Amino acid sequence: MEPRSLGSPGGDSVVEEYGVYINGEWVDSSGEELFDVVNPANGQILARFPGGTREDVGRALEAAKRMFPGWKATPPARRGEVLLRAAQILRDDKDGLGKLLARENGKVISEARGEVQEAIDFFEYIAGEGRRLLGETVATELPDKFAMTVRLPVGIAGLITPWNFPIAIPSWKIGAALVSGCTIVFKPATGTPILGARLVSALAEAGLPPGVLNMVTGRGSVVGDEIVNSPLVSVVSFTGGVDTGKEVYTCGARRLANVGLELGGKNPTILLEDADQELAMEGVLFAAFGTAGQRCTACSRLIIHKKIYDEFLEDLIEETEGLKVGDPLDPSVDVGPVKGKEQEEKILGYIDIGKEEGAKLRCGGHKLTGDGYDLGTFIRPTIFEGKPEMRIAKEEIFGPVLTVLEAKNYQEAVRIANDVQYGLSSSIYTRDVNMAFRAIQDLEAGITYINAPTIGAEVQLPFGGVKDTGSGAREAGTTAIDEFTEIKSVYVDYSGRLQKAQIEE
Ligand code: UN1
Repeated sequence: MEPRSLGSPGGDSVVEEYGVYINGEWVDSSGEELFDVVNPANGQILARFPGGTREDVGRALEAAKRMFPGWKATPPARRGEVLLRAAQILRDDKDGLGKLLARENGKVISEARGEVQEAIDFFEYIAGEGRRLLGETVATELPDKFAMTVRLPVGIAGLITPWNFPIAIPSWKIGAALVSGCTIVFKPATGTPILGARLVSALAEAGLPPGVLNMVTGRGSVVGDEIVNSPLVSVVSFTGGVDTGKEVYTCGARRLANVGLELGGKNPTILLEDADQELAMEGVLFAAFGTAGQRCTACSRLIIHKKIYDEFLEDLIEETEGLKVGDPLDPSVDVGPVKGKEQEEKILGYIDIGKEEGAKLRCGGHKLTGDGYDLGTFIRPTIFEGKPEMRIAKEEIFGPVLTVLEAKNYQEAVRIANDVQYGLSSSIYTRDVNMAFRAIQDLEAGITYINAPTIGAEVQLPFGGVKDTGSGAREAGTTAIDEFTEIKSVYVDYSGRLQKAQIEE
């Protein structure tokens, strides 16, 4: 069943109805449930996807199991070529995909195109692993013996991805798993499965054998649960919230599966007194309010040295008030909607918490209503002046809400920056090279930017964090394949006699 067109129940788009993708075909789910994918800018229904069943996951896993030996035996360079062809297919449709992404997720068109580019970049990057998959040769303690390591695919990978990066994050996981030789059951977020489906189709068109990659949409409590608990799944890679992440980890632990977790962030930007304030202004606005703050790398805490606190904050408020919020397809818009009612409620809830705990609301702090806003979920970019111990300074809000904190010196700024459960991204603006290098050592985070915003990680560097931000191997970069390959140590004894290591005779 190819995705069927259901005509247009309103607006300019055709609603497509999808099935689940198993064995290289879109087929009907065994269940009845369907859910709508809704454009957060105007409430328009874009597509319908099945709420998949345990049986659907079972069929997907059977396909992945059947295809594993053949895909494992396919030379890695050939596996990489499929990714290169898929990258080209995505590139040819970058405009269309960017627009679709902006409609599905709500991020502004420039960021949506950027995200499609990130998927292309990652496929191109990781395809090269097909010509590396490096092992080591190691010295041995005995004569006429050779020692080395080789990488082998872990097995079936269960990939669960979030709605905030509906094509880039799937591309990191799928690309790395495929080149490593794993077969896949993929569950995209229910809010944004269209781009996931397009990625799957691009790979099929690029020649990926049917059954190597299967996609089942649906509830985490059904589809996610079945993937995470299935004994057939050797590695689970999950990006999402910290609470679900802990459950995924616990389920994986029960059966000793490999689990990779990429969870939340509460990313600080520190401005020292010598910061280039103009540069920092642009960086903070982009990091705090880009993607409406819905990146796990978003800057949600701005820690300013007391000497420049007032001056920078006043300018920041003025700039923030000037940001244009609206239709993500309008290139003059800076900030799009948040992703749906649930997100909106959660973010507005945190704004109430901020007020209740005594933070000073300096701008925004409310939902936008009126023409162009009523059918969507828009929140005005919000700035609080807060204290480090407040919940809005500690918990991940995942929305356009920035908490500003004052620090008397570098030491205090770092102490505040580190005093949260998360550690994904971090940034410091200073012209003092010594302070910059000190911060690289001191900031507890998987990523530190010097004189640049907390967002915008490049695919050729490892991506991930410390503390409650995650566990397992870093995604992307040279570490991407660690999650999906097992290292085997190999000893070749060509002495023709029994040689005993570690035994003294
Ligand atoms: C995320 O928000 O989960 O560095 C990923 C960035 C993007 C990826 C963000 N390249 O902001």
